Amino acid sequence: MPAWVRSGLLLLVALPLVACTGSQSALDPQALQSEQIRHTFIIFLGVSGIVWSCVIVVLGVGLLRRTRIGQAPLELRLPFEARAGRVILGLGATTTLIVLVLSFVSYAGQRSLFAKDPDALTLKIIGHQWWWEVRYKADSPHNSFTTANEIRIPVGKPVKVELESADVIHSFWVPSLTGKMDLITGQTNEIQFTARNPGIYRGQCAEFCGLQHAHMAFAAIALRPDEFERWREHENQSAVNPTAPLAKQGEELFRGRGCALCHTIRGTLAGGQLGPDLTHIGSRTTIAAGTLPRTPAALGAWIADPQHIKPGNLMPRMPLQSGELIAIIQYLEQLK
Ligand code: HEC
Ligand SMILES: [Cu+2]
Repeated sequence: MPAWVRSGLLLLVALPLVACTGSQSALDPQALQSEQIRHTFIIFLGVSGIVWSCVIVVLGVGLLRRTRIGQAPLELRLPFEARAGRVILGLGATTTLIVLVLSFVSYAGQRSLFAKDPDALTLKIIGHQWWWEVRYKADSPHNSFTTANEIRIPVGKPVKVELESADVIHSFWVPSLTGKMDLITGQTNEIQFTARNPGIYRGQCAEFCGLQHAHMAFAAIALRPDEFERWREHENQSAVNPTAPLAKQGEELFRGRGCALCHTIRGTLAGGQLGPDLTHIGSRTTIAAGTLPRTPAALGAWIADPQHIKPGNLMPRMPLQSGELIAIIQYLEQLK
């Protein structure tokens, strides 16, 4: 392959970088913290790029001007040696300076990245294999509630997330909003961020945590403050009572078929703690930690055989007749 074809191909390979925007991109920041991270990244990239280019240019010049064969190799050229010594000393000093400046840039970036605001809205997120338990905390207990696999946050207000794990180490990462932070058993880590623009951003577990690690995602939905308050008000309420006969039957099946042993639906007898809280599952965007969209069809596929969709996950396959399955889907869908 001619060299120009090869370099053309290389350029083509780099083209997708242009598309680094979207709901999960550290290069398309939507919060003050991710903006800071990108800023630091660009400075590091720029400085390292310049240094690398200089090294390559000097290497090229050296190759072109190398000593001809035939010249005595050990012949000492004193003025040249002295000049080379000075150049090396100068480059050593420049390198030290660059490293110091970059360290300072990184330190300054971390200071604003890890700055704490005492008035932040506080969430607690507990990592489970392979889903996220989300608890909203407030001053009064009846403003605190639990949900799963989706966080909603107000735009422009600092949000503090306390991170814990119920089993192995996980890592909280919403590239559009902020950097990574580990969830560790027996220790609470904190991360804080302030979303700038409304939108739905994708979060992903960033620490290998077992078989279904790749299917451990969540949605971070940034809302206008008034919309957020309305959502919080609603989310805080218990589940609605089903009115349609099919949904009523679904509720009975949910209790009778063991679902209630693992799942909580606030305001009903279902109080299981092993799986995600389903009180308002009908108003969430995805199920099974971002694996499927929350549609009746996907809910049916999941409940009929969760082990097919996420092999190894901790929800067993339960034998259900198709009519029973439809009733349960109906019940869960109306849990808005
Ligand atoms: C042994 C405990 C257990 C039982 C019994 C169980 N589940 Fe689950 N369920 C889980 C776990 C654990 C998850 C999370 C799986 C994951 O995403 O890795 C889950 C996830 C779900 C989800 C998706 C929740 C979300 O937040 O995305 C739904 C819906 C659900 N279960 C419905 C049911 C129904 C309906 C039944 C009864 C037919 C049932 N489950 C029985 C443990 C259980
Ligand atoms: Cu993981």
